[in-house]
Amino acid sequence: MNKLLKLLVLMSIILLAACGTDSKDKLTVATDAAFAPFEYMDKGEMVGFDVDLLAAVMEEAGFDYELKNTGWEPMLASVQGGDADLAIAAITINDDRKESYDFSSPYFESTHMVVFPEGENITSAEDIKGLKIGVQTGTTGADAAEKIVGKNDESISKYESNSLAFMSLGSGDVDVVVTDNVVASEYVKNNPEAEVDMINDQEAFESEFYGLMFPKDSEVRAEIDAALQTVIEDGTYAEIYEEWFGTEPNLDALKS
Ligand code: LYS
Repeated sequence: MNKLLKLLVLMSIILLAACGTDSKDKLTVATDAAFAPFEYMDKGEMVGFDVDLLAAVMEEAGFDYELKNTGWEPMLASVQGGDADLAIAAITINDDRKESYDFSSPYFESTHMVVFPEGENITSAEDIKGLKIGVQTGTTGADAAEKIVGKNDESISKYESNSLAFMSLGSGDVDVVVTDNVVASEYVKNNPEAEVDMINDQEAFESEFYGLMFPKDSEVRAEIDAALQTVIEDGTYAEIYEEWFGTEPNLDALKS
């Protein structure tokens, strides 16, 4: 009897322990890994500022996750449909998107730039009028270009990924690409053989902020957003930032 009792106690302890290990669900995170230096493929591996930031945030929040490179539009669809629990992909927080998605607080300030072949006389955003313009479809870069030349203007070619837009610049299918400033700089710097240049135009291109994107009424958003704040406040964010951008982040800009 004593033995049976001991066995029962032991079994209940094991059972309780198994149930008690507050096992959080493994989350699915979608991205569009063709946007260096935020997320891109390097020797078969997904790397970038966002990839490292996500790892830090998820560790802080205590979530296991799988990062899936779905591409841009499938990423948006999978978040909206709830197939992905969240997305990270240099995604700009704006009012349009807030109607269909929830966001974390901002984690990066961005604006747009025009990238064009060296030697072209492009000095302001207005100069893209009359040129063939490449953008990634469904992005704020596309919106920025349309603000200058008109919505769905035939001079705009929309590409599934930003890399395809850059390729079309290389092949001469488009004259300019409008994209996020840090991605533009990275491309110009890393592809000297492409012989491209870029300009920014503070009057034409507004400042915007990236955030993690969640389905509406996400159950994990608050927890992950709190983890993001911790990572920003405890210096982890600055460490990752310096690793990728070589400078210190302006944390005040994120608070405004
Ligand atoms: N930040 C821009 C946007 O949210 C571009 C993101 C593109 C990511 N591949 O529209």
